Amino acid sequence: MKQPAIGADTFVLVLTGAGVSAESGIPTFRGSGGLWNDHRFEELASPEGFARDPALVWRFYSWRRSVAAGCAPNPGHAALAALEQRLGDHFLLATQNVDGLHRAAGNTRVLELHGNLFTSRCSRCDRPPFEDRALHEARAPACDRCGGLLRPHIVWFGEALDPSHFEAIEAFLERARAHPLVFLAAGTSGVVYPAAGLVDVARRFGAETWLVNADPPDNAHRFQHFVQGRSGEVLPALLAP
Ligand code: BJW
Ligand code: ZN
Repeated sequence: MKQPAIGADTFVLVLTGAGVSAESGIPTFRGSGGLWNDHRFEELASPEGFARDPALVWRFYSWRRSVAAGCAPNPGHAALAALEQRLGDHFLLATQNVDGLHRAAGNTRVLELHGNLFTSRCSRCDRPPFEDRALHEARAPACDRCGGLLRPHIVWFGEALDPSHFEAIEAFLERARAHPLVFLAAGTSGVVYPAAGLVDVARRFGAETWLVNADPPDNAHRFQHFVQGRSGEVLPALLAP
């Protein structure tokens, strides 16, 4: 298999999406078996949906918590953890996944762009987000500091991503100047912004761009190299030293 040239001097920025966790048993959002085929994302993953029916949103995220709690990283996650081991601070992983499987596999330089499934925060007060693995299936839980409704620490449609994540990506790309740079996206349909725009940012910084996906997504033409296949099979071969 053709591989990106990754030497000790190379910087690698990785973007992952739901496809990378599919082989671990976590449903994707779009495509066959995707969550948004049977669930209306306007009701479940938007601030308006939460305001309308917080208990319904919590039932959905409680189910997602129970699924993810029973899942383990797959060889695709392991290949990315091994790459970080090799590259150290020349490696950065931006993930759209909220399942925590990259950290479970051993990655530490991880930006969870869309939040974390096992973290909650108050929708009213400024209590910091906290770990919460509980299932809230009957009703939406209340904050024990202010009595407001707790919500999943997830970035819903129409909500801003944490600006510090983009600052960290920019700083990484700045450090990569005058070094070989590879941008690798895996398991993402490339339709949700701003994550889908990262390939263009990386190209502006001179990155060689690679995409690994089970199906050719609409934005495949924005990458210089496309490898079609399951990330649990392709990533170990693509990233083998
Ligand atoms: C495999 C595989 C295997 C399968 N191996 N591959 C027009 C209208 C309305 C809104 C917008 C608009 N244009 C832009 C917007 C903004 C919107 C957006 O992008 N919408 C588009 C849908 C059009 N974006 C936002 O709202 C974002 N916020 C924002 O822009 O803020 C602006 C702002 C600034 C200042 C103030 C206020 C606001 C936020 C986006 C948040 C996304 N959230 C979600 C749900 C919550 C997370 C959760 O509950 O888990 O995040 S949506 C959902 O999509 C989830 C994912 O992270 C995200 C991306 O999906 P992903 O990862 O690509 O998965 P899939 O399922 O789409 O694709 C999987 C792929 O894998 C497929 O291609 C398969 O083939 C493949 N695959 N198995 C390899 N084994
Ligand atoms: Zn509170």
